Amino acid sequence: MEIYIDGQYYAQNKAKISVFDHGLLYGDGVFEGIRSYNGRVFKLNEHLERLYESAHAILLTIPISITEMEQALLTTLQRNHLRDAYIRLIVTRGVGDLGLDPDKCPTPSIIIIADTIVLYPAEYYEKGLDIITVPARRNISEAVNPRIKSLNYLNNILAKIEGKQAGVVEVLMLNVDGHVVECSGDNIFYLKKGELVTPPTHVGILEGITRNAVINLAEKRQIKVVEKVFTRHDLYIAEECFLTGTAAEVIPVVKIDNRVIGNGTPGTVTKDLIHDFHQLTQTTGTQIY
Ligand code: PXG
Repeated sequence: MEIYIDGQYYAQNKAKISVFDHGLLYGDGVFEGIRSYNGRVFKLNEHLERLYESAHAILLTIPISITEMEQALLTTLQRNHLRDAYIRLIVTRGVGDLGLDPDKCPTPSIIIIADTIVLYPAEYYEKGLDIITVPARRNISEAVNPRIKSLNYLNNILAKIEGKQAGVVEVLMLNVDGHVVECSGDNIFYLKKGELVTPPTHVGILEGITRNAVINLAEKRQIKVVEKVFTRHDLYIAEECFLTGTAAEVIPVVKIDNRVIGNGTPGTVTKDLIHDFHQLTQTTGTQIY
């Protein structure tokens, strides 16, 4: 595997960064998780835009242009001969001293790792997920806004640990007001009376790129999509529920906090959207070669 670090390529065992990098010391940086399918990078512009927006929000100036970043990412995929890949794009504050002050870090570091993707077991998609609500709440927007895909994922990692201890693979997170926001690494949707509902960004979510793609796919099928604030009760009485994310794609949820959703199997609208999403990933995207 060849890994891009600041304009150079390194073999995996030679790809190293400084222990004084503030990405390591403080989680000071931003990242993206991107997929390529069949030789095409899915929603590359959207991911790059979100990366630069996340960086802007934390006053981090990425030292190369968005076009140069796109080229670096495509070259990384080419050098690794990958067509179906998972790409981790990271920008750290860079090397500084042991203090918090980001002004002590003159140059942000850029890392691009292109790896193969480990897929979730097929049975999750066929049977649907069983998820629970965890006590860990999503960060409030006035702290590190969840819209920023920052390197500091401890909030979600704690939620994930709580879920794993309870024996589930994904967890539902609420904000401090008790409203449903998202899962530890996925956005959430439910279907009720023909309406597809998902939380609006202002409640404190990452505005997922898969989320936005699925909203567009649903609208193409003439399904009404509503972004509104809701509680767990709305999920308990939903007809269908699913999660969206780069890693998970579109995945059905059939049980939440032990309440069976709908008839306990993946719903028809969910299955239609999974189909449409697969088609979209196979037929669109930025060509690698
Ligand atoms: N919410 C959160 C908190 C996320 O971290 C999403 C929603 C979905 O966003 P996208 O843009 O991917 O549709 C994410 C993204 C992993 C992994 O390895 C997690 C994400 C993305 C890629 C890989 O668990 N989370």
